[in-house]
Amino acid sequence: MIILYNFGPAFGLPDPSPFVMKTETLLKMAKLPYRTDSTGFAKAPKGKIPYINDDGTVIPDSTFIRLHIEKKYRIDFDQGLDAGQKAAAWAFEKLVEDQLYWVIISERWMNDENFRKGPRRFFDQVPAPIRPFVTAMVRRKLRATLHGQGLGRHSADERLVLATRTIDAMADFLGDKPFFMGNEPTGVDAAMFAFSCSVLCPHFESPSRKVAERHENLRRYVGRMAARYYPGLDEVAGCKAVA
Ligand SMILES: N[C@@H](CCC(=O)N[C@@H](CS)C(=O)NCC(=O)O)C(=O)O
Repeated sequence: MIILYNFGPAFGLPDPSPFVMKTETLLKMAKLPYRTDSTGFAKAPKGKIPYINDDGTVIPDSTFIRLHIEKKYRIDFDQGLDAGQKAAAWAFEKLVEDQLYWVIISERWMNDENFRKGPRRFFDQVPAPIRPFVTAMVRRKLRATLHGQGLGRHSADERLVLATRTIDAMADFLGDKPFFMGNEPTGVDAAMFAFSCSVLCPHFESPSRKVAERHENLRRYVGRMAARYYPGLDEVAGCKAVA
């Protein structure tokens, strides 16, 4: 059976990592049996979660996991899409992964209040005497990563300008379609669901959450995806699970 290495449910989300939620949704879409393991971070081949162990084959990175599932299990997550739709799906997926993700990280980790009630919890298992140092060191490292990525060089207002363009684009492209590319879910929905949940997560106060909340279609979409892929949950990210 496939083992999905995750962080485990937190902040009212199936997982604090959008990349884990994306991967888990892909596994559910593919109807593959899997179990989760929240103890694998130290052994992550690329130092990041998620990764999977599929019968002895270890694959890190949500996109490479998707490609592995498609190849090994002959699943086409883009079934029914033409070349233009596939291109748009890929571009939207990478927009949320390579831009919106860093907005979410910045809002959760660099805002003191959000950090206190959110990511700080990740350090609860660190021995108390060294916890403040480890916590400060990881936060400092992440601040440097944000600077290197570029988003950390912008002011909060400038970051919001960029996040608003992205969230508006997501909602406008979705429009009144049930799923991102049409009447049926395709691979990109795993990412769009995961990142929509992450930005809408009511556990955190954030300007981008307020932008996302203005889009009723995005909220209904999250509820629709939750009803289909997380049938045990009544709501996700403040969105009622309704098919
Ligand atoms: N490109 C990767 C990104 C995964 C990723 O950024 N994971 C984060 C959590 S959301 C992580 O494990 N970060 C730990 C670190 O960078 O030390 C994917 O698609 O899976």
